[in-house]
Amino acid sequence: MNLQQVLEQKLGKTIADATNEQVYYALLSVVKEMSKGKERKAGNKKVYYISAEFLIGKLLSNNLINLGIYDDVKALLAENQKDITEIEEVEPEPSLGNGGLGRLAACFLDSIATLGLNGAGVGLNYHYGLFQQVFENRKQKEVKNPWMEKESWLTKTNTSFQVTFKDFTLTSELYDIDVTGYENATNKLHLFDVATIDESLVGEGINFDKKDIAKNLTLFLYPDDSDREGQLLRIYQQYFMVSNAAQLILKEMDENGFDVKKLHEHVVVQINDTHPSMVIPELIRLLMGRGISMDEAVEIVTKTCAYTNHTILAEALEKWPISFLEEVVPHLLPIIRELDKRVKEKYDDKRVAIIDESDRVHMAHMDIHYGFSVNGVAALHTDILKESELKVFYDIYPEKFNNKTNGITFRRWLMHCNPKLAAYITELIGNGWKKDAKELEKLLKFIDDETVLEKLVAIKTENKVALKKYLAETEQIEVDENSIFDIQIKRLHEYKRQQMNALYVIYKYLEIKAGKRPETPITMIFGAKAAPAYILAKDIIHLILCLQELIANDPEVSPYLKVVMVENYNVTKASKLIPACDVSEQISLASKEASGTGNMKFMLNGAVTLGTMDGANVEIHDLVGEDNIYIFGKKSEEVIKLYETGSYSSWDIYNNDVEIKKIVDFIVGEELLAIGDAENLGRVHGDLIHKDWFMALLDVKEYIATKEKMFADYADRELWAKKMLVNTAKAGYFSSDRTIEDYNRDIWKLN
Ligand code: 26V
Repeated sequence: MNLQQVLEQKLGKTIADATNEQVYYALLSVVKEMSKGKERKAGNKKVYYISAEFLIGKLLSNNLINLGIYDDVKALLAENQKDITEIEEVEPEPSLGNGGLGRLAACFLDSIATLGLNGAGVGLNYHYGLFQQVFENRKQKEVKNPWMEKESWLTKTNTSFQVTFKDFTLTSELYDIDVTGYENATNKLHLFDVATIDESLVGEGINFDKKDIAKNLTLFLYPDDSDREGQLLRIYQQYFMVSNAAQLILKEMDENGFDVKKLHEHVVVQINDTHPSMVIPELIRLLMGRGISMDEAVEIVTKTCAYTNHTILAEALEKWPISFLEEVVPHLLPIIRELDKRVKEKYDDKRVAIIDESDRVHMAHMDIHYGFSVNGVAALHTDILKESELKVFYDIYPEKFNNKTNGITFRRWLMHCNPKLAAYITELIGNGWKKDAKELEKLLKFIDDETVLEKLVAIKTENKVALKKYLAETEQIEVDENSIFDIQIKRLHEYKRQQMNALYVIYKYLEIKAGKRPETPITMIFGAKAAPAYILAKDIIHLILCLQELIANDPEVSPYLKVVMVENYNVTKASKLIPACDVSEQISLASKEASGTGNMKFMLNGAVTLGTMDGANVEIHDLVGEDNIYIFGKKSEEVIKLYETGSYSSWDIYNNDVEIKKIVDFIVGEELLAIGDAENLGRVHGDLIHKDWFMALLDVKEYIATKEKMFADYADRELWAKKMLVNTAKAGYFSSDRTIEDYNRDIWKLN
């Protein structure tokens, strides 16, 4: 049967007669059947990538591409008056992650499968994932995001385990999602759920009874953990995830007839940040349950587990009070205490203890002592770990530390999201880049070819028109495709400094009001969710939405400057925004952004970076060279020194610079107060002048000046097109296929 016949058999009608919904569900089941036939055979060694987040995004088109049938399906649908992008709209986006860490895990699964490696993702099947963001009265409101439907990418398996907590035992259910490799075998993403989950527990917004664990454990991704109950629930989630993972690992060892004493020869566990860290004591416990001594179990597990650090922000490094662990998983504590005792016997240094003097368990410390590998996610980040954040550990275990610069899958972040550019690249340099991303460098030979440069600009403009249409339909916002599209999309956090970008907007608004109009109009696009309990982050969203309104209603300014904050920024929106971007905002305070991966996606799609020397921006800078990136701001060493000496004072900067003072005070000036809420705006203002922990005022002047230079340079379209070309050509290094090859060569050693 050909695809047409299969679809028509599933649909019970012709494709042309079916609705978009019917076609979507028919394709879903065809793809599921196809990938089922491509499962890889068990190998001798397997990586289990355990992660609390897998931000997989919509899967239909991604799977069609990887199965090699995207073009055929698209053509078949078109013959039947169906548009594949409209079919895509039917699919709900699972929101099983917060941001970069979760999206990275999804890109890694794609690359592991594409490279034909034996690996699986293990996580939780959150029914509502991360909240959906809606704007009401220029403020973020959270509502639940139901994404599981009767027919979905999830397939229920027969696998089930018992997970015992202090006072009760839960039964798990395992759902699998197929991970199709690009022209290769299919792997699995294993998502564990609780048999007794009860969706009716969810009330208004994202509120639910946090105490009823048997019914709530997998309802939401990291619900608000600003209170004790939320933190306990998070520990329940983490233990449920890793106990299931550990039981699955041992079950598969048994099924393959492997000796559990040789676990490390057959299994490598990649611990994605500290959320899965309890897998270490859990594996030790289970091995001891099989009659292996503590000493031997510790040795086996240490040779099996590897830890990835994704942040140096102190508040993000998990330290659970012993009393919380006692309440949830008392049976792990004898093991954790013993692990800590061994560390204390060996090293007389409080800084490396697992249990500190305030009786808190430092999860990262456990990972470093009882894992064989510790990696950072960009060169600078790993250097900072080695030289400052984790220096005491690096001194003990230099051989464990290694860098694995992040990457992104080019299947989703070029082939799918930017088909026009992908097709043109193929026309210029052939198909090789799809399997070997370094081949993109072949584009460099067209650097002086006017036809190519013009075509790149034309494709960018087409993508901007497509985004314009999308924003008009989904957000009822009009943008001008002839303006510069300047985009900052990422989680809202003070260290990422959306507030500094907002200060630029104010600067520009005042300039235009004073009669200084930009040569090319500017569209400033933001997209960001704030954690529900993160007050200042929500205040910054309010500020941006107020600026959006102020400018939209000012006919003197609006032809030259536009602010757009897209609602509910997610993977789907990212894939529409990134291909249309001219200026990629990567403006974190140097030393704070571990890597960033949006920066890589923008670069690949021909945007030029405006950024600090932070995270992977440093590597982008080194690859593209000075002329093809706009760098500003204090370097990480200077910033680290400022923290050490405590000598930064935003108050002094504010008082000594009339220009900065004017811009900052605009936040609480009459124009914005007429639109927004004095309490929220006042908090942003007060924080900037009295605290400014992430030093926006330190870099703001250089930021404004660099951005002005960049916008002026944009007017030379040919010169700008060269920058676009170099950025795409040099992006090959950031393919997650390269990252995964690095992990495999240095850490996993799968054969
Ligand atoms: C977690 C938390 C938790 C509570 C308080 C505030 C806070 C702030 C940041 C985080 C980050 C958790 C880890 C994370 O998502 N890291 C991101 O990982 C990406 C993939 O490696 C990387 O590109 C980003 O730079 C890094 O921020």
